[in-house]
Amino acid sequence: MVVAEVPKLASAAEYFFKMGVEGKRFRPTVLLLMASALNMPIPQSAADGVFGGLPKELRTRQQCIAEITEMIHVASLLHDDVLDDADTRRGIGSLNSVMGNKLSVLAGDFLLSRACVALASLKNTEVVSLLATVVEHLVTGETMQMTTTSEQRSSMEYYLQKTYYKTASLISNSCKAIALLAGQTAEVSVLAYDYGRNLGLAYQLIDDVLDFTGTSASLGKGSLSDIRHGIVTAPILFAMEEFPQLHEVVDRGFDSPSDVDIALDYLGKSRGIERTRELAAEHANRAVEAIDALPESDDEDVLISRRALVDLTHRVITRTK
Ligand code: GRG
Repeated sequence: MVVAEVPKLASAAEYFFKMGVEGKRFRPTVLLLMASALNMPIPQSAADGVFGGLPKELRTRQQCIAEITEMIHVASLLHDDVLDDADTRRGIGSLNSVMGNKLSVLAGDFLLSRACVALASLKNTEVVSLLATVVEHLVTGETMQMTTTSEQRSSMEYYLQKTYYKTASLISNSCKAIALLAGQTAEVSVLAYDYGRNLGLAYQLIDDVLDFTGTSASLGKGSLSDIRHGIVTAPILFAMEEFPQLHEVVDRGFDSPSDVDIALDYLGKSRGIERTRELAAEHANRAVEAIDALPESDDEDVLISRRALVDLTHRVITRTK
């Protein structure tokens, strides 16, 4: 699906699908587990009018959602690296730094268009609509991040909304798409969505902690890339509640390295990192509750997949990279 006709575009679009630089493939892993976790009989009323093919065909269609989701994800990374003028991604040179901005943007567009073609082939308008909305959310979240007013930069509500758009919308709506393709009820689709939403939020909250702490627990050991780019995340927002003096520093936009040091100092004295981890754990628990609320099943594969989805929530909040 990612192979283009023109050689330059082909090598650009395939860049992050090559062995060793394919990333964690977190989203397709979650989606295929969700497909197995929901592999149970569906009530006849919900089955009416939806895909009624063989289980194998359903699995293939759900795999297609996992592929589309990863393609949308990689497209967004390519565009993001152009916007951020990034040098590296997944431990190698970012595509913009290797092949230039123009080819990166075009490769992102190409991946998005191939994802659209694959989506259309599933012939399910509700699923098309869900994933089109996800792309809108990615663009909205990115725009929210780069156009903040001083008031928005200090707002937890704004931060969480942006985080949903940039990170959680893709995985939550794709989880819902997996349930819809299986012909599951609205209730089950909402539980799949809730799992993805809360997992995605927990994932990003921990990402925001790791940007400060890196692999060690001490501050300043992360890449500090967010704060250096003037992006205010949950740890600083919580620290601001304890130390309102931080408002002034945040307002100045972290243009000077000394402001970054002052913010780190306050952050170290505050419970900012701890409270962000606690919030991530709350979302992880809500994700577990969504799995626990799924209709009962005694199918061993279904139960193993549900346990794996629960296990992933623990991994997300305990990860160190
Ligand atoms: C072209 C769809 C499209 C969008 C354009 C640039 C943009 C609008 C949106 C940016 C969205 C973005 C980069 C969100 C960050 C998401 C995120 C958590 C990335 C890191 O994901 P990981 O850790 O990375 O899963 P790997 O490398 O493992 O895949």
